[in-house]
Amino acid sequence: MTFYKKHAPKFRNHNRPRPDFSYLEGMKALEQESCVPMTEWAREVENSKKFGLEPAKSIEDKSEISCFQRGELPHWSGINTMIKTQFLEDIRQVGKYDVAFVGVPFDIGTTYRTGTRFGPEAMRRISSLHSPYNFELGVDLRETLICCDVGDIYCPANITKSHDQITKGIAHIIGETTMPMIMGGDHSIGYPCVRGIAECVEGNVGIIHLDRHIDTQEKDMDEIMHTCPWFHATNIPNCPPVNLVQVGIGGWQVPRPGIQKGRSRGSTVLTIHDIESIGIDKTIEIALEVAWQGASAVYLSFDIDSIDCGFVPGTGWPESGGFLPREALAILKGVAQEGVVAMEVVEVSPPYDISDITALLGVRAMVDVLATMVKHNQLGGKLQQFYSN
Ligand SMILES: [Mn+2]
Repeated sequence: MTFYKKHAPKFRNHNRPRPDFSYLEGMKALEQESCVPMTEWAREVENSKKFGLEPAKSIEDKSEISCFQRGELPHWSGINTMIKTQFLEDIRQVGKYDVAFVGVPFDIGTTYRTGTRFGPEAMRRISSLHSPYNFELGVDLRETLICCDVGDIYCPANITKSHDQITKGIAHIIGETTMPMIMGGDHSIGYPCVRGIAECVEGNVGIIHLDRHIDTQEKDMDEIMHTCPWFHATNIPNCPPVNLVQVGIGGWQVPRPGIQKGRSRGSTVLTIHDIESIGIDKTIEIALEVAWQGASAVYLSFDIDSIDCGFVPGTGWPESGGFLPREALAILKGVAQEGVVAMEVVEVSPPYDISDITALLGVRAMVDVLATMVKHNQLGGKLQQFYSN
């Protein structure tokens, strides 16, 4: 103790009572966990043993593991659907689920680097390191939602044909009252996704769009590329441009033809500097106000390149000066509190990624939005119905 007595700061009263830390989010989250059931976890363990056989006799503790892996654990192995949810072979059954993860491996709408056709595969792979529980939100997706991964929409090498496939696929999922969580793919898919949703929504659809790029030009090199989704989406009669709010736009990759369309059609644009000066809460308020005005559903589009390129090397059009990851996650969670009809994560390009960090952030955005919606009673309810059938 000699060393300690000589060097410890004398001004600390080591005998003072421990302060009350119960106001901290971390301490509240520790308490909150006790209210979250583990029913579905128990069911998963039971099913693992049923479908994957009891473990080998030599294993002493047989409480948790099976012989063949059939559930979440181990995180490093298994067949990776999105967050290891069940794969739905028969898409006609999708209406039984609250949420359907769906891949859109399409990247011929890119104007620079390709590779986003591998986005769904990479997000599924790295999603295996997530548990279904979020500490701060106190939500366990396994206990509250019935999710499935419906695999990928078949996208041939033709923009128009693929866009038609995407519209049909997304309209099918939403038409069966299931929320699509869409894994792109380049940003051109925003148009056919919204088109599929608009078909199924009575009333108008608003769009909240996080991006560095404005994506509102009519054509790019004479085609509907990933620079064009919102021009075409907001031509849909029940998807007016005044309900389009674009957050994080700026820099040297905002094509002037897109700006001209945005200006003439009355959509709302916020730069990163706007967000810094008005703050996250005000940004969320503006996004919700614009997107929901007279609308009956809101679509959430998250371009991974809205994040500063230092955090997301695996993208087709990297741009400096974007969001910090936690800023974007805060905005996504803020707008998800009021519910979104569907969400897309686009522009994850694994060939340029490092240690899957870009794909990981894409996964994080999706599960944060789902958990926020659960927490605010905007999603869920099919779980009991699913097991009673
Ligand atoms: Mn972009």
